[in-house]
Order: sequence, then C-alpha cells, then structure tokens
Amino acid sequence: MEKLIAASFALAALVAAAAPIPENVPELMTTFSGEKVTTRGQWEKVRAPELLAEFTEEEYGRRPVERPASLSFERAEPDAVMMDSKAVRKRIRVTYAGPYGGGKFTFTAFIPRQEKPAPAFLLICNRPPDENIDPTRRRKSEFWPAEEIVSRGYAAISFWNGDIAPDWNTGNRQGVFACFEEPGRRKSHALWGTLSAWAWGASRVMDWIETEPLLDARHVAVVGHSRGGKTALVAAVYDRRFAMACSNDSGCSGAKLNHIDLPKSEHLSAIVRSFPYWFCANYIAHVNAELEWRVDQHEFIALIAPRLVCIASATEDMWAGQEGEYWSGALASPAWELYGLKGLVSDGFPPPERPLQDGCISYHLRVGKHNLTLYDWNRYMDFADRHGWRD
Ligand code: GTR
Repeated sequence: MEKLIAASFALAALVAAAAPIPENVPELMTTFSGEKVTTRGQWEKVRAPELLAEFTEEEYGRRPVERPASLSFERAEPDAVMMDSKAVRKRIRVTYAGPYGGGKFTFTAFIPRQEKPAPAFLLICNRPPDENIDPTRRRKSEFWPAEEIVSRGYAAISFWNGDIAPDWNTGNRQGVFACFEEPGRRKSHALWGTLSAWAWGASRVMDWIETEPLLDARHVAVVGHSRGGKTALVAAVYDRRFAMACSNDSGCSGAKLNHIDLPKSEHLSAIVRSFPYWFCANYIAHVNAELEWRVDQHEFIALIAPRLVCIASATEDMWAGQEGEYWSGALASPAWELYGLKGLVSDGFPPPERPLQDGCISYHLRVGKHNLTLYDWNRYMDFADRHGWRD
C-alpha cells in the first residue's frame, strides 16, 4: 500500500512538472470552410488571405494608409564616421502628411564601413530613447547593442515607437492616427490600433532602406521586445520586404498561443483591460472567448512564411508564457513545409540556452528576466549568418 501511495505521488509530481500541451488548437491547414490545404497555391490564394483578413478585422486593425504619397526623407544631421571608424552614422528625418495633418520622426542608422551593402537589423524601440537608442553612443544599452551589431557586419537601425504614436489611448487625436483619420469618433471598429501604427513606422524606415545604396534591402530583420515584439510580427506580416522578424518575449497577442493552459501568463482579458488601444476595437469581443475563436497566434506567425522568424522567451518571464511562445512557432511550421522548407526543427520545448536554429524558425529560451539582451541579439545574428546574410 505504502509503495502504491508513493508511486501515485511520484506520478502526480511528474504530471505537475510536465510541460503543458496545447489543446483544440485551430487547424492551420484547414480553411474556414473546412477544406484541407495541401499546396502552396491553396495557401497563397485561399488560406493565407482569409487568415490575414481575420487578423486585420478582429485584432490588429485596418490601416487607412500604407506609404503616403507625401513621404520624404532628409538628413537630420550630416553623416558621421563613428565607432572607431567602423561605422557611418546616418540620422534621417521622415516627414509625411495626410488629409488631416502632418507628422515626422527621426531615426538612426549605424552602417558598417565595408565594400558590400550591409544587411540590417531594424529595432522598434519601445523603451526611453535617450537611454536605449542614443545616437551619440554616450549611453549604451544591451537593448540596442549597436557596436556589437556593427562588429558582426550588420547595420543597426532604430526608431522610437512613441514618435509614430504615443503609447496611451489618444482615440485618434495624436501621432500618425491624427494625420489620416478624421478627428473625433473613429469610423470603424476595425480601424488600426497602435501596434499596427508602430509597424507602419517600421515600413516607412524600410522605404528609406530601399533607397540607401550602403544597405542590402533584401536582408533586413525587424526586431522588437515585448509590445515591440508583437509589433515586429505585425510589421513582417504586413510588409513582405522584411526578410526576418525577431519577436522577443512578445507574449499575449504576439507569439504566445492562446490554446495552452498557462495560468501565470497574460490573457486577452488582462491585455485588453490595460492596453485596448493596441488593437482594433473588434478585439474586445474575443476577451474570455479566445478559445472559441477560429484562429490563434500560430496562424499569424505562419503568414510570415517562407521568410525567417525568431521567437525568444526568458526563463523568468512567465507573463509572456514561454511554452506558448514555443508552441506557436512549432504549430506554424506546416506553412514552411508547403515551400519545401522546415519551420521550427525541434523535439520538444528546449532547455534554457539551447537555441533551436535548424529550420526557418528560430526559438531560444534565455536565462533571466523579461528583457532584450546581448544574448538575444547574438542568437538573432547567428540565425541571419546561418542563412547566408553576410555571404
Ligand atoms: C506588459 C504587457 C505585455 C507586454 C509588456 C511590455 O505590461 O502586459 O503584453 O507587452 O507590457 O511591453 O513590456
């Protein structure tokens, strides 16, 4: 009897320790009308467009503008050679105007001084710019290790999300919203939220990258942490010029799958309570109903296929739901298989600091807290190296 009790305790402990497994996840390769998707043609003509429409209408929102006709670039400061002569710094001012007003923002690019056009990492910075993306480099931060990025042969580019739209509920009265939407009440519950606006900013920087001969516009990764990590996915889904998205600790409404039981992680009820304006207003209808919704976040990631995706978690970041971030990468993988590629190559949730980088989706679990660190950046650059970005 005692043995039996001991054995059942051991079993209970094992079950408690076992990693949670997703359940009843919406099937990526079955259309809303129930057809199986087995070819790239079906994916591109039917399944990807219907998923994109669903995420646009129900989560991130519709943009009233893509590239404005009035968009222009100018030097905000003369170019400067910096970083022990290893980089040229460009400070570019972007200006645009819409029917209801004009906007502008300035971003920084450190480009390695080398013969060939440089591949680049574009950070959507969601932290105080003075401390994190200082163009003078008097203040340095692991959040944007520009010197290390340049020394590995990549250009380091960044802008501050708050320059596109403030990170609070403005209705449509500030930032890019105020330029392209009539002031006052918003016209539709499907209009863009702030994540989409920030991602729009990344695309405007991409517009400039395409004009800059020192840069290799075919190899540009968009990177973000947390709310910025959600934004990096949005940027890559809506703008296919980004060859890679790096979604660092992005959690709920980013890389985290909803269909997995992670009680300590953020759910729609919490995110919509604190940050309703990140999304379109229709998203509210899915609060506490995400398990009945016909899509989940792995299907958003799948829309990036066949391009590259990096997903990262941190061991102490339960709020982001590490296993949920891993699983959405794993379950997005069939989209890459339609192109004869591999998505996330893995035989299960990996131990800390054992990056999975054999396919077109990279996943790593860093030791530590919710943050974007040099360790994370180095894994993203390893992955780009591995895919020949510096060849
Ligand atoms: C939290 C939010 C998360 C994450 C994070 C961040 O408060 O609940 O979804 O985005 O902020 O951006 O740091």
